[in-house]
Amino acid sequence: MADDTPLVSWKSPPLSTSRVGITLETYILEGMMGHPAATGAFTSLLNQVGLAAKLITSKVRRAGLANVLGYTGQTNVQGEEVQKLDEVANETLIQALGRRSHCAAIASEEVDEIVLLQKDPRAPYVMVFDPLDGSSNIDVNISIGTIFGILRRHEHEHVATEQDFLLPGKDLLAAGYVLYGSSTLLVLTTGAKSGVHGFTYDPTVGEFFLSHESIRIPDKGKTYSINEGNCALWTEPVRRWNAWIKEEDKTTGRPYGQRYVGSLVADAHRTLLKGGIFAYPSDTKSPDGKLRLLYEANPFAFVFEAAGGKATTGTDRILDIVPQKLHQRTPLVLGSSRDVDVFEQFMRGER
Ligand code: AFP
Repeated sequence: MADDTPLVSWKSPPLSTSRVGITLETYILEGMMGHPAATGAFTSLLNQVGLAAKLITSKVRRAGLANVLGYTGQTNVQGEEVQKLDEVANETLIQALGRRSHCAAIASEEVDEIVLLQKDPRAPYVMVFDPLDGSSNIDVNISIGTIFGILRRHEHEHVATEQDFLLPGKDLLAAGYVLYGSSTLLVLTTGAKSGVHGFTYDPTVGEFFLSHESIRIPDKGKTYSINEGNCALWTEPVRRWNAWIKEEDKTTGRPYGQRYVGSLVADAHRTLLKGGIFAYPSDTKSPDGKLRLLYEANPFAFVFEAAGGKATTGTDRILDIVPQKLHQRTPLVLGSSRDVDVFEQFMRGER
């Protein structure tokens, strides 16, 4: 009798819903396919952000050769004035975004006024960015990053104006950052529904691949991140919170460990993945806070909320603030929801 048992038993692998390994372009394209009415403009804009990230990566990776190649803001061996790396990053983004017709204008931490990219009043989006955050860390080879956010314009009678940018962070359509660390990682979200995803750059093939799918920040962490050198400048509630987080108490996991790089992108990214809290509160030197609402606080607040975390000034939700001016500063506290809740309790005098 014939034996029907196959020589090699083969079972199809379980259907995986994970998309780890797909490229950033595929991810963006799939996002567009989920919206039948999409024109492709938003997709194209996100792709240009990816392109700019690749170009900036290649420049950042050569920064160690600064004195040889000249990214120092000084004069190179040919006697030519050379650009600083943050200016290079700024221009790279402006050029990448200006090559498509969808981004009407940008506002950058590097530039006083908005930069108009399109004369056509129908251009649908504007973008905010900090082209190279943490740039004082370049010389010492510490991680730096690019932070960005995309807003939709509501008025199409005229070309873009500053007014198109003065919208609360909750109106962002997308936000994210690029961390130039031991590898380059681009973290992107279009909101809580689509989740927060990280794409690691493979320089050998020139592509970003999905490596951190659906990032969720833990409810509570074990580290706090603050420039403790400012302690004497803090308000009383911040000092009391800081003393509390360093007390010993096993039931609440204290004392927390302290971590502070001094590059927001690095400190916020670590906090997003591991949980805990990052704080740059207002103090007597910076009564309105140090960090910029449009370029730093809003994009990170959008990412943290989409990942299940919180972002506050200490008293108010960052994403609800209606900006009064482009370069407005704000106190910023980001992190695990339970850790941010405790910080706010101290600010309200409840602890
Ligand atoms: P630089 O771009 O001048 O290095 O500033 C970085 C930054 O804006 C932000 O990335 C850090 O979180 C913060 O400043 C650090 O500020 P302190 O040096 O005052 O701690």
